[in-house]
Amino acid sequence: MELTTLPLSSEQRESIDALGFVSLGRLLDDVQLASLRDRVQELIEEEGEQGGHELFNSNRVKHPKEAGADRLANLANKGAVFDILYTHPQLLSAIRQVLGPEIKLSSLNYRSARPGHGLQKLHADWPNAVEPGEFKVCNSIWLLDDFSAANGATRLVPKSHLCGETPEDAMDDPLQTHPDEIILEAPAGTVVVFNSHLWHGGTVNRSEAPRRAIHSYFCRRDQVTQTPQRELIRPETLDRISDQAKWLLDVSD
Ligand SMILES: O=C(O)CCC(=O)C(=O)O
Repeated sequence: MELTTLPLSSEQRESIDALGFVSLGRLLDDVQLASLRDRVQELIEEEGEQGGHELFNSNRVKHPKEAGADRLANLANKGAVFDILYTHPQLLSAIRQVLGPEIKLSSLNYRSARPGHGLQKLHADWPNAVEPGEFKVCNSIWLLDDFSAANGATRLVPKSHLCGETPEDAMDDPLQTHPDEIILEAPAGTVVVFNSHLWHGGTVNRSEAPRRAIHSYFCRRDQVTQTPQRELIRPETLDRISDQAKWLLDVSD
C-alpha cells in the first residue's frame, strides 16, 4: 500500500535503529490534547470496569487486567479524535523503519497509571529475543500528560532490542531498576516510537494525578492483532476513515 508518510531525518532513523526508540517531538497541540483527554474521560466513565476488554494476546486469550491502571481499547472505533494516532505520516515512517512496509495496527489503547501504582516489570512485547530484521512489533506512546520521573513515566533500556535476551532471561528481578535504563521525560503532546522488542515498562506514579497515555501499537501484517479489528469495526468508522486507515486496520479486502 502506498501510504502518505513523512520521512524521518537521518538522526531519527539512527536513533530508532541503534537505540531502539525515537522521539518525534510534540505532534499534538493543546486543542487536540484537550479533546483527547475529554473523550478518554467520557469513555472511562461509560465503560468503568469493562475498560480495555477488547485487548487479547496472540492466542486470543483476554489480556489480563493490570491493578492500579485504567485501560481503554479499540479506540479506532471510539471517535475521530483518535484517528491521527495511528495515521500520522511521520509515525508511519518510524513504524516502517522497524517493521518494513507490511504493517497493520495491532491495538490502539489507553493506559493510565493511578497515583501510587504503575510499576511494571521490564519486558519486551514478544516472548523471545529476535534478530534485527525479524522484528514483529513496534509501539508508539502518545503522552497526554507531561511525563517525569515522579509521575510514572515509561522506562526504556536503550539498545536492549539488539542484545539477544529478554529481561526474564537476563535479570533476577525485572521489577528492579536496570543500570542502563532511562526515563522518558517529555511534555504532553509528545510521541515516542519504540521498537517493542526493546526492554521497557511503566514506573511508579508518585504524583497526585493519573499519568495518561495512548499506545498506538503495530505489528507485521502476518501477525495476530491484540484487538480483532475485523470483528469490531463499526459501520460509522468505515464511513469516516480513509482507504489508508482501512488498510492499516486491515478491515478492507
Ligand atoms: O504506559 C507505559 O508506560 C508502558 C506500558 C507498557 O509497556 C505495557 O503496558 O506493556
